[in-house]
Amino acid sequence: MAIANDTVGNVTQKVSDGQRGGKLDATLLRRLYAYMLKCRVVEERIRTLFKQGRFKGNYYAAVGQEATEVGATLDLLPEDTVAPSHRNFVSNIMKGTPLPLMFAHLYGRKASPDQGRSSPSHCGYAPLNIITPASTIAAQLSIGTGIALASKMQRKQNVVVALSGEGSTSLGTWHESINFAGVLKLPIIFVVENNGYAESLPASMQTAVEDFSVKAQAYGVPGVAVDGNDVVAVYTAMREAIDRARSGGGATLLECKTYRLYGHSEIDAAKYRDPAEVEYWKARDPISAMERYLKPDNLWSEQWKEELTGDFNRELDEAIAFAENSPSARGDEALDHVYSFSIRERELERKTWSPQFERSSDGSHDLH
Ligand SMILES: Cc1ncc(C[n+]2csc(CCOP(=O)(O)OP(=O)(O)O)c2C)c(N)n1
Ligand SMILES: [Mg+2]
Repeated sequence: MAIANDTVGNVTQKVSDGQRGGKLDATLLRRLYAYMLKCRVVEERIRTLFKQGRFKGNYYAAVGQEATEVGATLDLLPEDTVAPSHRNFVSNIMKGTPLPLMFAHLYGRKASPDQGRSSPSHCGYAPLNIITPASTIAAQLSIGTGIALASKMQRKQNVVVALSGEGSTSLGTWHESINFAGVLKLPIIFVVENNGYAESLPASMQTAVEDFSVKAQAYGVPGVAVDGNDVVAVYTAMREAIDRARSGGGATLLECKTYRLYGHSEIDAAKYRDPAEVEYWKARDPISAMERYLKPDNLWSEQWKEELTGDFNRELDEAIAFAENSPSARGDEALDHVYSFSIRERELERKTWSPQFERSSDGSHDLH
């Protein structure tokens, strides 16, 4: 059986030793673990809420990809930008978006950061510089590149982390963004979360090369491929890339080879995958791998995990109660802050127009 993404060698059972600089500090290792667990607990709860019909739309869980989600964003400052895709709802956890606002977003409530305008997974948060994801995949990369250009022009030291899936690498915008960032040495890290599939399309049909990271060569930026289920490896590679970006050294392309444990979305049973492949990757669950790594140094215990899970669940209960008890976004306000006032008026007029009516010169409606 061909296993999607099994191209990182035999790195599976142990989280890497952070080869590029020795073992990481114990507090940092425990933070990496705790954030991964929080992302998992939050997304599993969201999946349950979806199945219960408690919010509408759809959801794209990154369950199984937590090492990449956490390792790629832990070191960001509030002023740094994250340009997320549909699968990066948990970037909000990493950046610190209040959980009640994230759930208000999920539920399409007026209290959401964009007042309920975007679909459930597409949660941005301007105060912490998280771009609201677009439905058009890879669109966030050109926006992120523009923000990196602004940062450089304003002589700021802020960086941008632009996240995308491997499927997004087939879009022109992906290449244009990296090329532009390469030419102008922009402070941006392009993280490709190679989870083996774009909806049902395997990565092998997305490209004829083994590693997406080699594409960086064409644009004159460093390209690195890491085991995306190894949070220490992702974090270590990312730290180097962030340092380079902050100190004026320009962009990096980081490919994280990982796997989504569920379907593309909550309405995809993922029957196109061999069950043995899923089992193979379940055995490489990034959270269990980190537990095995921490335990021999007494940095992890079942009890600590239970305490953390209890705390996260309490926080979740409050956030969900807030969302469920807060008013829905209003349809007639959907265009506010989207277009200029005059365009909004025109749109409303267009929507209420019907073929039986025609506006006469005095502005009144005549019936034909
Ligand atoms: C330009 C564009 N083409 C197609 C789609 C439909 N679509 C949404 S997500 C997705 C798969 C994206 O795959 P990948 O980039 O690997 O991200 P993943 O879902 O695996 O995280 C597709 C094809 C879209 N939203 N935008
Ligand atoms: Mg993918």
